[in-house]
Formats: sequence, structure tokens, C-alpha cells
Amino acid sequence: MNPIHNSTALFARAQASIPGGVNSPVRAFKSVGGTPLFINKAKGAYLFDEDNNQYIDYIASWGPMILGHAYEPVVKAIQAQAVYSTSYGAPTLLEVKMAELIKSMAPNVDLIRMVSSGTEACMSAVRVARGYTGRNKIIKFEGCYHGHADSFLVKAGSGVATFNIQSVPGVTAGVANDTLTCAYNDLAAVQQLVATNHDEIAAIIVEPVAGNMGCILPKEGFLEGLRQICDDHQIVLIFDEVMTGFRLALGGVQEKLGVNADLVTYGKVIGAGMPVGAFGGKRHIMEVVSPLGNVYQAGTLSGNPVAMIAGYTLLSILKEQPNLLAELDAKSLYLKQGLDEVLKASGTPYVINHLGSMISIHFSEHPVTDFASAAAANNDLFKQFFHAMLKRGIYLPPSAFESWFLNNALSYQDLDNTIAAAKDSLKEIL
Ligand code: KE4
Repeated sequence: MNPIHNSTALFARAQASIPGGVNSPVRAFKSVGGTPLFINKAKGAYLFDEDNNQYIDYIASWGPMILGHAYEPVVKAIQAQAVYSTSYGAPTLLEVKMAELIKSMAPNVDLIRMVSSGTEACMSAVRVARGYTGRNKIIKFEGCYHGHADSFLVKAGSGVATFNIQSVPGVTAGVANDTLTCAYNDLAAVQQLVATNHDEIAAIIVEPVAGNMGCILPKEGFLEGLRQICDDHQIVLIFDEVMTGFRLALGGVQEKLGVNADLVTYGKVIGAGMPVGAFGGKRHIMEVVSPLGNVYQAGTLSGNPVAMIAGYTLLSILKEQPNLLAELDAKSLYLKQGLDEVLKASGTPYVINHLGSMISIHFSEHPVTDFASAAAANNDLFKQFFHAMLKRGIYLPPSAFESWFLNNALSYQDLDNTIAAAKDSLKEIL
């Protein structure tokens, strides 16, 4: 590894113009310490920083790069589209084709609206649920992250958990009071909230497989229980599949675990690295969305042609070649098994949470099934592990409260190198 002089200088320079030197807090390495790496290019499974260091990438831009960076068909499609202008602010054939493609892959999506981020998708879905039901409150789960809209910054995961921000200044009490929270996987707590706030709850929004407190799987019956509660009390069930959509299966968790949502949100993979989010669901609910209905939602760059062609190209390839997700799952299982072996041999307490191509390591003696158990893990040891892996050329998410994102450009040699680096890292830090 070369010394990171250029990243260090750039980080100092960036802080003169950008809050904290980054355009998104989780990039700042604040929870793991050290200097964030400034990346100047990426190809396949590899990132290259400004000091010519190469890394095996387990962030994949936090999910979008599911087939690897600079995936040729996507790059070519963007280049070809850009010459026809980057945005028109008018409807296009591409948006229709994108909506039809997603409807052909995802269950329960009759109508879908494009936006420019996962936050916008989740924020809009909650507004639709409130407009449809005429109710104000929502239930979200501690440690789940649905973007940075005010309603969601209550006991949120990802960067909010990473920085242990108990209440976010700027989120008014009025907004926060309409957001009820309880522990992930705690169905009894949900039933209690519903009983106490009878007829006031518009929606339950959940990451059906959580990725913002590390990877946390729904316990047997948890999602089915939420479905039943929503049916019994006419509450809109929103699956936030920004992370899981088109990654855990073509039809996301709805397909993989066989539980139906009323509304579903997407992001990340559907933009192939361009700014795209989407919310969609059952026609009788989505019909309240303007200009069909009166729930106003809009966006200058929503569905812009360059973002559409990028996402459309990637999703089309995933649909035409379902073996790609199967290959990615097999690689993820191989990595999990290899990490399991070296962690077991190290003697330190740990759990690995894993489903499909989502994985996280928690240095914990107990199962990690919710935010409290994720927070109770030895996250100082995670920090040491993170840096030990980084200096061996393995770029992990810089927080114990994030899932790793694998991409299908990873070779088995990359995976073996990662497992070997983990073995050496554990030897170094324990
Ligand atoms: P964006 O607004 O960042 O596109 O999406 C928000 C969002 C919504 N729902 C889920 C399940 C998400 O994971 C996210 C965003 N994920 C984080 C990483 N855990 C984005 C990284 C960042 O904040 O820079």
C-alpha cells in the first residue's frame, strides 16, 4: 500500500468547502477513525484511490454496482444516451419501458413512480399511505434506515446509528411524534403500538431484510405477522427494498420470502449508480398520486433519460440472465463460509448474518437480531478489523451498522484473498 498522502490532502481541502469534507456522512470514516480514501476510478470489483492503491470493494457504492463497476453495457448505454441530452423534463419512452420492466419483475407493483433517491422513494411512499388512509402516524423499526426525510430520522440506522445521534436537530417534535418505533423482529411490540394508537396508523415501513444495522434477518413469522396486522387494521405495509430489491431476488424480498407488501420502494440497483429511486404498489393505493389523485409528489429529474437507460440496461441484464444473481449468491456463500472458518479459529466471539449477497460480521457472543444486539457487539474490535483489512487492500463499509454489498465481478481469487486478509487481520488485532 502506498501512503495515502493525496487522500489526506484532499480530505483537508474538501473540509474547506463541504460539511465534514463529504457529501454523505457515512463516507467520512468518522465511526472507524482515520482518513477517508478519495477514489478516482473503479473497474469490476476494484477501487483505486488517489494514491494508486487498489482495493477489493465490498461497498459497491452501497449496493448499486451489483455486477461490478464500469459494467460495459451500462457505460455504453449512458454514453449513447447522453448525446441526445441528459434531461428533457418531459415524458419519454424510456420511462414507460422502465416502469413496465420493473412491473414484470417485482410482485404487487401495478403503478410505479420514478424519483431520484431512496429517500425520495420512501418519503413519497409514506405520504401516499397517509393520503390514502387519512391517518398520520407511521411505525418504523429501530435501526432501520429509510433515508434522511424528517419522519425517518427517529432511531434510524446507517449513519444515524453510526454517529449515535439520538435525536436529529431540525426534526420537529410534531414530525417525530408521528413516528412510532419499536425493535426489529418484535411483533408483540408492534401489536402493542397498534392497540395503543388504534386507527391512527397509516403505515408500517420496514426493511424486510435489514441492512442498516449490519445485515439483520427477519425472524420466522415476523414479516407474515406484519402483513396480518396490516390486513386486520387497514394499515399500509411498505417494504423498503432500496437495498434488497433486485439483489436478493429479481422480485426482491417479496419474491424471496413470499410476503406481499402494499407499497414497495426501490433505489440503488435500479439506477446502476445513477440517481434513481422509485415507489410503487397496488393500483387502489397508488391512484392517490398526483396528477391522478391529490397526493402531490414531483421531481425535475425524475425518470431522466440517462438514469433510466442505465437502470433499464442493468435490470434487463439481470432479468435475461438470472444465473448472475445465482452466481453472486454462490460467491457470497463461499465468502461467508471462509470467514466463518477464520473467525472460528480466531477464538473471538462473533456472528455472521447472511442472506443472498448481503452479509455482515458482528463481534458478538449473542445472535444479532435487532439494533440493541447490534449496538451491544464489540464495535471497537470492528474498527480495528476494518483498518486491518483496509491496509490489506480490502475495502469494507466503514461502520458496524452497515451490510457488506457483494458484486458479481468478484472472482473466487478475490474471495480467497479476502478470507486470507481476514485471517491475518484477526491475528494482528486479537
Ligand atoms: P438514498 O436516499 O441514500 O438513495 O437511500 C436511502 C435509503 C433508503 N432505504 C434503505 C434501506 C437504504 O439503505 C438507504 C440508503 N442506504 C445508505 C447505506 N446504508 C446510503 C449510504 C449513504 O447514506 O451515503
